[in-house]
Amino acid sequence: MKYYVVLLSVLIERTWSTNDAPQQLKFPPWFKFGAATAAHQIEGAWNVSDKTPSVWDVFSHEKPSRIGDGSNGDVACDSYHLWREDIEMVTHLGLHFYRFSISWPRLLPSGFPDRISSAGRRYYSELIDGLLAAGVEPVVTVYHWDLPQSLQDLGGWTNPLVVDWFADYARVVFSLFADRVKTWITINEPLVFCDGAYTMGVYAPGVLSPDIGKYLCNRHALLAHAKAWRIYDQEFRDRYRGKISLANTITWYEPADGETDDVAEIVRQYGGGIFSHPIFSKKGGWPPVIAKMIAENSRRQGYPKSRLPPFTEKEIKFIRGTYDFYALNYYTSRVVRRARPGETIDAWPFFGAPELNVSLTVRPEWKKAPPSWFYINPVGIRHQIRWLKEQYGDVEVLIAENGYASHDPTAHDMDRVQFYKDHLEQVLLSIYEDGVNVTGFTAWSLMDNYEWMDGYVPKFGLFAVDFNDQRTRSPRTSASYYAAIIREHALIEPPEYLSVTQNATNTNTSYNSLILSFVLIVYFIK
Ligand code: PNW
Repeated sequence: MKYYVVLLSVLIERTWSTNDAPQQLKFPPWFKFGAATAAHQIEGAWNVSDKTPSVWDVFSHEKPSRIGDGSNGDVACDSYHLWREDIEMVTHLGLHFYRFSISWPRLLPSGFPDRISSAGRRYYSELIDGLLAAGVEPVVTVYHWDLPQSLQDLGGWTNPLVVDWFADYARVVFSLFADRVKTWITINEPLVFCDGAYTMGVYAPGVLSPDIGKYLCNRHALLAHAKAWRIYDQEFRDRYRGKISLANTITWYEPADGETDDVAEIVRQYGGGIFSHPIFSKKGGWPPVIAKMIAENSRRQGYPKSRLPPFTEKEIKFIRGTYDFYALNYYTSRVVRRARPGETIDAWPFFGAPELNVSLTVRPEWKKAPPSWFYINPVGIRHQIRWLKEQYGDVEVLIAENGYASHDPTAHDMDRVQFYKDHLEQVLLSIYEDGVNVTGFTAWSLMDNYEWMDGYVPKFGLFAVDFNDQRTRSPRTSASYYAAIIREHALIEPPEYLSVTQNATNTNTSYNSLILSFVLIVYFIK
C-alpha cells in the first residue's frame, strides 16, 4: 500500500510540479507550441529551377508602388537555400511543431498535376524529413496565397473551376507528403486573400471587384477547402490518420459605447461566420443574417439576384462538417458602430465595412503596431475563442497564428515579449475559465519576412533576419522568452525570466514539492 502512495505522490508531483509555475499558469500536458511561416514570405528563389511566377511575384514586380517599400519576395529569407538554418531556429526554440506552406507554382509549375517539379518535391521532402529528424512535427498549409499566375490568367479564385484545380493540387501534396505530415491546413485565411484582393485591391492579384469578385472567391475557397478535406478523408485518412482543416483570421468585434451587441454580432458573422458557418455549424450554408443582408443590399442596388451566390442543398452538405479542428489566427480587434445617415464608409482599413454599413474604429488604449490594420487587444483572443465555442460547440481549437510586428529590427524586443505574454495569458483563461479545448499555439512568425504589401518594413520575427546581407538569422529576446515558456510548459513572467537564470529556476524548491514531502514524511512516521 505504502508503495502505491509513494508512486501516486511521485506521479502527482511529476504532473503538476515540474516547475515553480502556479497551476493556472501551466499549459495542459497535451498543449503544443509552434511557429509559422509561409512559402512566398520566406523562400525567395522565385524563378529558380522550374518554378513559375505566382500572383504575388507578378503583383510585386509589375506594381512595386503598391508595396510599402517597393520590394518583392524574390529572395526574401532565402529559405529555399537556407532551410537547414530554419530548422536550427526551430530546434533552438524547442518547438513541438513548425507550420510552413507549400508553394503551388513551385510544386506544379503549370498549376496542374501534368508535371510535378522534382526540385520542388525534393525541397519540401527534405524540409519535412529534416524537421522529423529533429523531433519536430511539420504542420503544412497547402495554400497560403501564392496562386500560380497561369491560373489567375484564367480567372483565379473567381472561376468555379478553381475548386477542381485546387483539389487536384491538394491530392498531389497529400500523395507526396501525407505519410509524414499529420496536421494539415488546406487554405489560409480566405477572408484576407478574397477581401484583400477583390474588395480593397491591396493584396495580389489586386483586382477590384468588391460587389461580385469577392463573393465568388469566398464561395470557391469554401468549396475548394471542402473538396480537399474530402479527398484527404476518403483517400488518405485510413492510411495516415492525420487531421485537416482551414485557417481563418478573425478580428474580434465589440460594440462601441452606447451601441447594442447585435450590430457587433453582424460584423462577427461577416468576418468570422462567412468562412465558419458553412463548415462548423449544424445547419451549414452562409450565416443566415449575412445572406439576408447581402440579398437585400443587392436588390436595392438593382441586381436581379443576391451578389452572394447561394449554395445548393448538395453543396451545403458537401461543405458541412469538413473539419477536424478549428485553426484560428488572431491579431486584432475593432469597435463597431452603425454608420450615421450619409456617412461614407471606407473599405480600407477593414473588411466588409461598406457592405455592412458600419464604422469600425479602435479604443484609444489599444496600442498601435505596424502594419496599418494592427491594434493590440489581448483579451480579444479570449472573446474570439469563446465566441467560436458558443457558435459551433466543443470543437478543438488550434491557434494557428498570433504575433506582433514592430519597426524595430534590433534584438531586445520587450514589446513582443509582452505581446506573447499577454496573449498566452488569455489563452490560459480560455482553457481554464471558459473550458475551451485549445490544443496549441503558433507564433507568427519564426523570423522576419516579406509582409505582403508592407514589404520588409514590419518585423514579425522571433528571429531577426538581416535582409541587407546573407539573410543571417539572430534570435531576439522574445525567442529566448518563447523557448523558456516551451521548456517550462508554463507562462512565466518576463521580468522573472529575464533576471533569473535557468539554473536558479531549477534549484528553487516549489511549494508543491515541500507540501508533498511533508505529507510523505508524516505518512511514513505514522
Ligand atoms: C496573416 N488583418 O495575414 C497571414 O496569414 C500572414 O501571412 C501574415 O504575414 C500575418 O497574418 C501578418 O499580417 C493577416 O487585417 C492579414 O486583420 C491581415 C489581417 C490579419 C491577418
